[in-house]
Amino acid sequence: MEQPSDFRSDTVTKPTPRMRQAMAEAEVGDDVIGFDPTVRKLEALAAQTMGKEAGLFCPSGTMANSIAVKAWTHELQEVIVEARSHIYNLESTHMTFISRVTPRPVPSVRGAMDPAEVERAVRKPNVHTPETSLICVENTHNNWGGAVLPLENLKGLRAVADRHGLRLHIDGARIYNASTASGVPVIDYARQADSVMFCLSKGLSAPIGSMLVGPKDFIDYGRRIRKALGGGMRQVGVIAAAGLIALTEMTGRLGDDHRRAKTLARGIAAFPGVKIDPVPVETNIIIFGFEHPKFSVPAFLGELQKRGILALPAPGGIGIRMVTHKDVDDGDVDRAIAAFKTILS
Ligand code: TLP
Repeated sequence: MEQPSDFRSDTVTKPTPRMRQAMAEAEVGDDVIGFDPTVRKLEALAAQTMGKEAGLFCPSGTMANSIAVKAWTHELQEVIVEARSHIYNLESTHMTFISRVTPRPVPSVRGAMDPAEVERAVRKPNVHTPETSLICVENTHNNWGGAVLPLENLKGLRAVADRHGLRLHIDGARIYNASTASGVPVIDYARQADSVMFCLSKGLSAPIGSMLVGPKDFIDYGRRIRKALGGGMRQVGVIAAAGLIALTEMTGRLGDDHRRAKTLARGIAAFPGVKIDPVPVETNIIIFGFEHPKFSVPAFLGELQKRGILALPAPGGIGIRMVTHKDVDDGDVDRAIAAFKTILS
């Protein structure tokens, strides 16, 4: 049977042949009781790339974000988050479960919270209220259809953080997509933040892994938290080897994914039931509303699947999400548009 065209996520990307080769040949050690040379190399490269003192290799973006929140906060504190953010909506509420802090959602325009509104949300502790200690932003913003956070917005939020002695963490799961689309080097985004998480396992196509970077003492403490969460990994250089390839060889191709997402958005925009403005599509994620007299969202996704097109409902019941990545090409995009046409017209 023909392989489906898989637009569910960029997390579905398979490791490249170069990654598999590097994994087979990786020099390894016990990364918990001693160190693993390949992991050390990856952590040092990640830190250097983002202009931070140190890096920590984590099994997932969720764990890296959890560690960041835990390390920057303590009980009776509060974290300002964007209302549609992944860290608030899609990470099984680790803020309350692990860090025992409350998230304070602030609305935004395409992921960019107004610094003045964030400033109004900052709370000083008193007998009634928690104390704000951290601001989290997401770049690119998944649930805002891969929107890029403008650098100026980030600078505004940094200024608020500085005025109130807060930390700023970037969930940069797709920060290389942001940088590719905006032309802003990742280090310039990272300069505005105390810590950055970024994923190797999404558009960069590594099989597993996310990096947390920040000051050395934060990362040292984060390493202990990672162990406490069960994230101490042994000969994990086998996986870090793929991460090194992700970081050094896979960032340059992301523009192809962005171009294809735009083509897809333009190609489906006119079909009945599809509600999308292709103009703001900047990176590799498109989210569109879907309302059709004949098909519910699940029914339509089922029709697509019958024609070899895989997509997912967008989180929060706001429609459908499709993501482009290394393992879908122009032919897959054409096939998807043709399937929409067959089903909807
Ligand atoms: N996102 C996944 C799903 O969880 C929705 C996806 O398919 O997009 N931050 C952002 C912005 C993310 O999009 C994700 C994963 C994470 C963090 C968590 O990374 P992992 O899946 O490695 O825990």
